[in-house]
Amino acid sequence: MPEYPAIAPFAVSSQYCIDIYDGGSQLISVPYRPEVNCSVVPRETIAAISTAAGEAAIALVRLSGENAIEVADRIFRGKHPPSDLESRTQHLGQVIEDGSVIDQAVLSVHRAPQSYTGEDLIEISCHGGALVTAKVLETCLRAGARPARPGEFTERAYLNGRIDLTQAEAVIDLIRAQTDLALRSATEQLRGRLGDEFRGLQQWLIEIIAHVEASMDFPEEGISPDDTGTIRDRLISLQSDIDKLIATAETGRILREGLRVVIFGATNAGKSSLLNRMLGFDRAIVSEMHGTTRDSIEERINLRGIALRLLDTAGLRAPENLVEREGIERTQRALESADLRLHIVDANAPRLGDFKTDGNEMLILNKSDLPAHDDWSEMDAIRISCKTGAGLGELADEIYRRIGGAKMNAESPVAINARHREQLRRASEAIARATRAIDAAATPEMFAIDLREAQHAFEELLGVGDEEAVRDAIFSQFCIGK
Ligand SMILES: Nc1nc2c(ncn2[C@@H]2O[C@H](COP(=O)(O)OP(=O)(O)OP(=O)(O)O)[C@@H](O)[C@H]2O)c(=O)[nH]1
Ligand SMILES: [Mg+2]
Repeated sequence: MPEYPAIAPFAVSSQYCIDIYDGGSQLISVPYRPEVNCSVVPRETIAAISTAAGEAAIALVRLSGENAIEVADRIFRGKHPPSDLESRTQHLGQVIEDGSVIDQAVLSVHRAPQSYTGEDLIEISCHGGALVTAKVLETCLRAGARPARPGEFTERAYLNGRIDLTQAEAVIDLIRAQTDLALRSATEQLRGRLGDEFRGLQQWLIEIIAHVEASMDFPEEGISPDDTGTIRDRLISLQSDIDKLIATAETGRILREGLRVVIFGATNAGKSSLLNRMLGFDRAIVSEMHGTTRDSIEERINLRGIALRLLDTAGLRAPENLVEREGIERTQRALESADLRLHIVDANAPRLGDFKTDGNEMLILNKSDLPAHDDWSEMDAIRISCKTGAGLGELADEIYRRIGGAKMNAESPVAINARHREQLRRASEAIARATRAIDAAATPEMFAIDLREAQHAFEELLGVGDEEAVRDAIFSQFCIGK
């Protein structure tokens, strides 16, 4: 077995995990990736307020880095100094600066490598006032820490080999999750499921590359026609598995961003009334005047686990002025990028001459509490009343059916994001090129180039190799203190 660097005096490495032991008992088992630097490198101490701004009962100030415990010793007075405290214990005391008490607080010590960041980590739970929290942070900074950049705590966890890039991304998804389904997906990803899938595919590719390269290093043994056939078959099934993962990108987008559902139709049809009904509160102005809504209004709702971004739009008619013209142009743009279009009409009024509908939209006849106009009697549509609430349950059922909600809820909730899709596509295309080269009787040297390109795509996907730009793009999305 190869020699792996240990991450702690009590770490034992197996091929896939590093198990950390303390006093004979196993504490944690972290996935081991030889290509990631798993030894905790001393890094400067950072500090940040990790809870949201504003008033709350408690706020959390975090310190992490090589001098985190030293900094804590300088600012905290309790029964014992933090450096004497056992890891993962909590202690009551006071945050002090120049002899004066800033706040009473609870401090916890998490020694490397068993902490969120993998390095010495101090958490100070102080009172949640904006001023007091800012003062506790300032005290930490004066005592030797520097302010953390957005996402820097999670970045340290990644740099110290605690998590891979897909898990770091899952932390953002988890914080932003708006529905149970999105949360479930982020949790699975955080547990490493997506990373494991990527690593499984990468391992498969590496084995194929090893096979091809062996034939290049020992040409006299060569790849026999039989072998070429096997390599080709394996590449095709590898590509098909990669493509299956690529197909989850759409679900991933919906989970992360929500589905764009645009309510549109002629003026006065009841679009704003429908938005308000679906939200459960009066968000948009409703009036009997035609052309009430001028600008698009977006709100989020949770439809049985699926996040919807509902958009109420300016009613469609010949614009009466510049403002209305701009509003209608916005409606058109919203319709172009919509995942689902809800075309709502006033069924009490006659059908307009320019009315048209198609299979890409849901037709909704509103005002079913009033007598329906004959023009609509034969129309295949959902009938609702925003006034009485009739038909709204059926409308929700139909939306859920159209967006494939049941399938999304039942499926494995792991779904890739746009960054993953880009790299997987790159890998898939490179593998397709290699397969075509094999078909054209190319030499192993030629298709090995494509396979290495696929391998680079996997490296970037998982965050090994020269990926500083990728890292910056990911961690800058975090809030400070995470
Ligand atoms: N009777 C009845 N009136 C409704 C119903 N839904 C909406 N209305 C009325 O229809 C009028 C127009 O409703 P809105 O929701 O403002 O219509 P809109 O489509 O947003 O109109 P614009 O913003 O002008 O394009 C208001 O007077 C509502 O009270 C309904 O189901 N039944
Ligand atoms: Mg309106």
